[in-house]
Amino acid sequence: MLAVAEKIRNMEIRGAARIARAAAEALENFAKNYDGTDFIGDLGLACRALYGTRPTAVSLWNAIHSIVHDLEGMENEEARAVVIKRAKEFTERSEMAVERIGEIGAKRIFDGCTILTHCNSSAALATIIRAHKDGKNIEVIATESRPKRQGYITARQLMSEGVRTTLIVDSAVRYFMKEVDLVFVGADAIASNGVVINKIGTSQIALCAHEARVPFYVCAESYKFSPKTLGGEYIKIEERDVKEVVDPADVGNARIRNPVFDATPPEYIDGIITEYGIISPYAAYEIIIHQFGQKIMFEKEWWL
Ligand code: RUB
Repeated sequence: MLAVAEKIRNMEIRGAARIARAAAEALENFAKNYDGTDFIGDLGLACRALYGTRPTAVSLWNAIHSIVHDLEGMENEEARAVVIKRAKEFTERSEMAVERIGEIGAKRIFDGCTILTHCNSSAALATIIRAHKDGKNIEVIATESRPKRQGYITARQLMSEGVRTTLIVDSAVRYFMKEVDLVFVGADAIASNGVVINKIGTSQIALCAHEARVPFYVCAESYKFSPKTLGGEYIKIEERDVKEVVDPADVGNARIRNPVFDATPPEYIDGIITEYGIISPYAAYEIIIHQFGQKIMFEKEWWL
């Protein structure tokens, strides 16, 4: 459990969907291998260890919540069986959601178009790869995505699927926007008012796309929507070690900041592609209510 938590923290496992599935798998294994006497108590510690790793990824909260909610009053054995079953269901649901998003999103991608993507989103890539497999002749411009350069992963994945890909530095987005027909990005979290939180730089890309009248789509499974924002909570933006950006000594020990996500307002988003279909960002509220109902706002997690 702690090993998985550490891999999520140090980004060996990264990307909101993979983080959520890794947490689900870790909880499944924890329940399968548990040989102590206080399963629920120890499960709570395990959930906290996982949850504390990446503060912005709502997918992590949603995965944990969907697996460990309402366990109170259960005996150890019953609770273990429930956790194993729900964890498997979460993983299956997550994989199916990405596939479905691919199917739906690919319909928005037309033959001959150039798509710009940022960072490395499995949901955004599922749509692009699906369109390519459907026989559409497409090209991708992938941003480098400083500081961790997840754009390299994107470029490698697309090239291995045979999608023509050009890698650019993040600051070249506006320069290239005139060549772009569509923007497809992923999401780490979506608030109830339709604000999308994704890799730092996403909001600048949305602004450029808006200025150039280029449609901007977010590909996001329903577990990227944050139920807690309904009750007034903000999504926390993770700030990571500044050494990911540069060695402070190289810049005369100037102050360095490293926020790794930013917020794109709904007015710059043409649609959010979910497994339920393409929705307006302003429909985020309905997606949350559909999944959780309103009482989620006031619920206190037993494991937090
Ligand atoms: C990854 C990132 C991705 C989203 C969506 O950030 O911002 O766009 O997580 O990815 P990091 P997916 O590399 O810091 O985790 O669609 O795969 O869930």
